Amino acid sequence: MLSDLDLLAPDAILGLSAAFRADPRENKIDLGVGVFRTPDNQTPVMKAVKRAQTQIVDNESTKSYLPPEGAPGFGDAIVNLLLSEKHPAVKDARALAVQTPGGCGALRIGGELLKRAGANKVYVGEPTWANHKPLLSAAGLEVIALPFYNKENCVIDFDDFMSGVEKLEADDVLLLHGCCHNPTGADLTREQIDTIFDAAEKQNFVVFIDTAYHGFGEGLDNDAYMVREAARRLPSTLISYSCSKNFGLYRERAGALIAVGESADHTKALISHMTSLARGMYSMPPGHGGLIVSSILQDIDLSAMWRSELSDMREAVIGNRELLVKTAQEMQLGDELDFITRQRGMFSMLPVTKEQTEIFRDKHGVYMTGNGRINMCGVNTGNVEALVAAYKDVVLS
Ligand code: PLP
Ligand code: TYF
Repeated sequence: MLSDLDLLAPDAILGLSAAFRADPRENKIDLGVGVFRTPDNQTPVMKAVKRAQTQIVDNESTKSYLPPEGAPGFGDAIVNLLLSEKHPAVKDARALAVQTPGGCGALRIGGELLKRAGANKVYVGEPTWANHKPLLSAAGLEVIALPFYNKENCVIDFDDFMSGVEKLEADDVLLLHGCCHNPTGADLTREQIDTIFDAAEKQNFVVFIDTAYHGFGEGLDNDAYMVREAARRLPSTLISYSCSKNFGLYRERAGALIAVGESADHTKALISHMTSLARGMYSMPPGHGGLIVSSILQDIDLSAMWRSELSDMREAVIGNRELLVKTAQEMQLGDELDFITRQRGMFSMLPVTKEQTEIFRDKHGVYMTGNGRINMCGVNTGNVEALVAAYKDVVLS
């Protein structure tokens, strides 16, 4: 039986990192996997994380199991950070979180919960993060794409998207990106978010919001507009949260699934289903990352240090966007890449074909995903001219 299983291709995004490492060219440029990097290509451990983890390791007295909800204080800290203590859903104890193995764990448990509640179809804007489909279809949901982004014009096609959304029914699910859309960097405006929630109220579908880049767009409060509005307006909603990027905790697998229910008791019921679903998969989440996040968020000084470091990361990525657009203008590309400064977060998507991404890689050593997604962290003063020259050669000549 096991001998019937053939070798599969590696994860398309993670496979790109391996191909980049194996490339001997010195001037190669890594715009692949979504990890923050400094101009010298490092992904450092944040100082607040270092401090918190030193304290944790020094004071640790046991490695006994965590409770199924995760590290003590973690869920409340994440809910307060994302929704804020004064949010009505928080005040009414209608918003609670369980710790999950990364945002991926939250997406999978969320998918399972929706399936258990009777959902069959989850609608996603096209394109979306490559892992949404495997994570949600593994939970038994049918994943259906709606038109979302116009790749030629590099803008959201909101009318097209809404024509799809307007067909959703009660028991359907709409997956939205909370901020810093992956792969396009094109975020919905507040008015557009309001229009989608008008439809959700009217048609009664469930909104599931994936938030993996909180703080990378415009800051912690502005980036939370969608989730705060969903929790304020909709009777119930689910939010998956990742601490991989904003705490730089990637390999520790720290994330959360937040339930906002119709009442405090309803939310408790949702949480009980989440922990029961986790029991069917991994029982309880790993400890280290969640303990780090909860100790940072519960300590005023560490919290301030973390916020300032996150703000530096955000500014660095915005700076890289400006650098790329300015260099393109200086190298006679006109307004070809101007859309990049109108977008948010780690990614933008170049208006290129899969074949062109292969020419970028083979001829110029520029690595991006097959849909033209570029990680803006990989752009720096040392490589930006080569990158623009490659763009001119591959796309415009
Ligand atoms: N959702 C999106 C859109 C992502 O880009 C990611 C990747 O970082 C995740 C969820 C899940 O992240 P992780 O499981 O690494 O916390
Ligand atoms: O989109 C990205 O690059 C990040 C990192 O299986 C990632 O979200 C990529 C692939 C994967 C898990 C995380």
